[in-house]
Amino acid sequence: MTDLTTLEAELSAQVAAAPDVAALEALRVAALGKSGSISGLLKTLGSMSPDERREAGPAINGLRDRVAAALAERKAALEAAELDARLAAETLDLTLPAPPRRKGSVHPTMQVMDEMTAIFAEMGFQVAEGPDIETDFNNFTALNFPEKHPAREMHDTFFFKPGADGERKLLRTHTSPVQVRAMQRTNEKPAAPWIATAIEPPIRIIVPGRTYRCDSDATHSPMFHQMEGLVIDKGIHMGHLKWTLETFIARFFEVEGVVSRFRPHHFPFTEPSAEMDIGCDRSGGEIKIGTGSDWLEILGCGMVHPNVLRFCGIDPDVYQGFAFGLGIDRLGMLKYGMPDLRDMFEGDTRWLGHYGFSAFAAPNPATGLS
Ligand code: 2U9
Repeated sequence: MTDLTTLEAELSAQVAAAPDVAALEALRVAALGKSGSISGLLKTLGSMSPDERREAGPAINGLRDRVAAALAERKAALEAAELDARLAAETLDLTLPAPPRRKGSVHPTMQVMDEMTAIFAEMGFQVAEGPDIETDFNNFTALNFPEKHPAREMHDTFFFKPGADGERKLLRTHTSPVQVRAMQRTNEKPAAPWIATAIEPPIRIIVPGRTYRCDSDATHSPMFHQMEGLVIDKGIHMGHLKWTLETFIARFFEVEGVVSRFRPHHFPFTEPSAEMDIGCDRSGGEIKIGTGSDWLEILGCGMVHPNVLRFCGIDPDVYQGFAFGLGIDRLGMLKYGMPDLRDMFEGDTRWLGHYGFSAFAAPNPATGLS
């Protein structure tokens, strides 16, 4: 019995002195674990006579219960103390400045697309859109591309495997199929005599969107953005085309009196076709629009080819039209001084942080476009 009293006194002192939960657990294992001191005593009960067991049993069991209770009590106290210490150490300093939040920005291509759209919208153009995956007919045939035209080659255009019907779809190489679709809608039969067809000339649309070609270097990317425009009405001529494009350029670059020249060119879908150059000055190392005696090629354009009108169900003897097309990314590079087209599509947030626009302070026709 004296041994039990000594053991209890020792264990109580050790429990009271245990500095942390880990030390307390070691004490519990040493006393109550499989080979612990109290477990050892409990095992001796089996070899005792009934009289001895009657006396020693309650004493050893009592010791076990009191030690277990002391361990539990000390554990609760240590855990509470540890929590208090953590709470004291981990207090939040609400006076510290918050880490800066990274702001998103408007990609230059989208900014330029918005600027162009706003200018053409002011001139009465509507925005038309269409699918990126197109039929060979809408992308080439309706646009008067000859059967053996190089643009129809595998290495120039991304083609899909032919479908069950043998039709070979492709990623559109220009946004022109959208204009084809728009013109074809002029032939839609109204569901009832009092319902108008979806689109009727005059057609005045601009078509911004992604286009694809097998091309990749500092000035060409397999995916790039184009904006094309189409005007169809009676009596449309090159004068309308020239005024529209000069007015657009003057608004876009915010210069007065743009000098332009139209160099003869060839596109299958327009006749006559031209490339529009605008006057610029390159003497200072960078390109200045609106002054100087140099020329800068800016876009392609022309009068819609009669074959294209016919393919789209419009009578060329009644209606005429002009069309134009230009690269949005290239125009952005020119206006905002970005040297490499590939950077535009890398998704590098440092580049975007530098060249991107604040969504709340982006240039617009009301506040100025440059
Ligand atoms: C229809 C009829 C005519 C669209 C046109 C261009 C001239 C042109 C390219 C220049 C460089 C685009 O960015 S680029 O690759 N485009 O020069 N595009 S006329 O003419 C059309 C379109 C649709 C039905």
